[in-house]
Amino acid sequence: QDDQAPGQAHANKGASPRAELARQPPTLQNIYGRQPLSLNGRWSYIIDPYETGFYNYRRQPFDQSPTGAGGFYDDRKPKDKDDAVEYNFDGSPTLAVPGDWNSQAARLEFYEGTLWMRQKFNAAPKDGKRYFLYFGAVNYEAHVYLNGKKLGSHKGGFTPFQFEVTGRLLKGENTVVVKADNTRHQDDIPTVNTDWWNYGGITRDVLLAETPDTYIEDYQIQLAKGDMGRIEGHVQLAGARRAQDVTVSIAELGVKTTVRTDANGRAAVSIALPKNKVRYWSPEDPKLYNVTIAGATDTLNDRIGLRTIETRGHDILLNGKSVFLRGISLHDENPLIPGRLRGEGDMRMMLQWAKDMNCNYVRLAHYPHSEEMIKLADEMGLLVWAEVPVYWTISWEKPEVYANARQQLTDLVVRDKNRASVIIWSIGNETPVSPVRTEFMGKLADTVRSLDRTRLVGAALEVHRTGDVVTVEDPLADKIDLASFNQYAGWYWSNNKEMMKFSFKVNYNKPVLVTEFGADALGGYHADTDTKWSEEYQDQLYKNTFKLLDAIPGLRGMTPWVLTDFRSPRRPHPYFQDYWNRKGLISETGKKKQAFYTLKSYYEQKQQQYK
Ligand code: GCB
Repeated sequence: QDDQAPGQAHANKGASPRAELARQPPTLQNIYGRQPLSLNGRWSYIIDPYETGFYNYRRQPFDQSPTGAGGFYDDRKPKDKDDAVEYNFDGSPTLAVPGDWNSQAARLEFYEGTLWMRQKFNAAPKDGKRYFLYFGAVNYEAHVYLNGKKLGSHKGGFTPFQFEVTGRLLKGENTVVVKADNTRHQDDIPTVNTDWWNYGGITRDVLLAETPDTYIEDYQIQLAKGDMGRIEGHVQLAGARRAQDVTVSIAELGVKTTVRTDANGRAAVSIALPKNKVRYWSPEDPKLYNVTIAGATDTLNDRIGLRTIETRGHDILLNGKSVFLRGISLHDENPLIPGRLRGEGDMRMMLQWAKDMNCNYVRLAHYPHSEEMIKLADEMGLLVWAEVPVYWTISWEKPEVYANARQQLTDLVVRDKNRASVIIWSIGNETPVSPVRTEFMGKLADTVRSLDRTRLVGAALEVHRTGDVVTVEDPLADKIDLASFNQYAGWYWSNNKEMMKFSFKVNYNKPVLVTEFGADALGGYHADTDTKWSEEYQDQLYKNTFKLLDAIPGLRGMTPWVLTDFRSPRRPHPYFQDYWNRKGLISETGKKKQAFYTLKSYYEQKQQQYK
């Protein structure tokens, strides 16, 4: 087995398949800015529940054998009529990439295990250029092979990874084979137990990027914390000529600065902004500026919004002004053609539904959504809560599990740190209070702050009930910027008739965000407001909840659960659920339930209040 730390991309260096696995350089910042070659499209696949293509009959991995050959990644064809090969990608069915496998073939709907996927593409590698094979996300464990040679592996279903393939690309036809395995394990992030579909496969873009020999690996260009007059950040080069002059400019604002990167390729960037000229990014005016980063060997462009985000007492200040976060939670899933969001059209549909409800904010639950989704939020003017799948009962005591969580969080922050829409990094959801858990999550909070000082840190905490009094008592609250919690009054506890007896006590001088509440309703099922599963019940629960929450002094926002119905293996009721969680405000046919309009008009009032 690969001797690897979880959550990181590791590459096979050198010719021998047994060669040491080395840590890959960080993924390219803004790979879409490099006009990469897309390897999306139809990929051939082989279902391999026994992992016959990976292990020999003694259960030893083929790719660790002396020749490294023997696995399905060889993409072998019979040499002659007296040769037998027991697999054949050419005759196998195909799946669309990006796309989860469960929603593309009936026999894969509940499948958890290994699938082999193959794509062929043409390349014309040039001397003096470098090449990176990039995966937006593969759920959960991926082993990647190029032209029969192993590039490496990666664990973690929602974050990008890449392998440098300079010198390994052939002129003309190339073959990439991926072993994707979505088997759940207690010691992974997330664990075996979640309330969403374990969609397997290559769920996001596969790209081949070309860079110069020395290239811009990373940069951060954002307003300094709480300072609307100054950009603060850095640039990071990788390659042989790491010490260079790099110019960062925003032509529209007439600003420009040139910095010299040090021997490690790094330079701090600080740019004073002209007074009264900047249009600050906000949901009402999601202005993005063209930013150019130009060194001697490489140039990149990005579209970046400028805004500040802070808290003061109970207030959340966006560009210095108190805001109420009119939010909704959502999964990375299209309810209409069930499955992971497949591209910009799906993503726009989801975010437009949120806007139709008067939202200025979305909680992208419970794991990193795609880079394109965040860019769309930047463009459409929606604030974002971004999260990692540290969900429910993680194996808190194991160092390798912590390393995995930390890596996924790091990859998220590194990827999205230039997006104005992202204002909160969430380190997890409904994690049960205990000393090991609080230490684990406290370290995650410190990790975020070491990577990005400019945004807020949140977590969806749990509440305690003593009689009718609901409190938030969690030592982790001291480590984060918000009093943020989920609560299910009227659904998991009590009912519409009795829920008004509850009162909330939040003893933190921080903005209160209710990260979840909700009720299941089967779209089109009508009854009275006391009948669970009906649209009327859900609607009444929302009305009751607004009264309860408006009584909390520091309330500054909410993200009810959830924008649309979504699939979950935990939800087998044959009539009301049929493997769907029905807490959506929009059904799986796209029909808005009554509570959609109730939330919309509540948000209209909030919008007036915070004008
Ligand atoms: C929660 C979880 C969310 C579930 C939801 C539910 O507290 O955070 O992932 O889907 O409740 O519907 O039970």
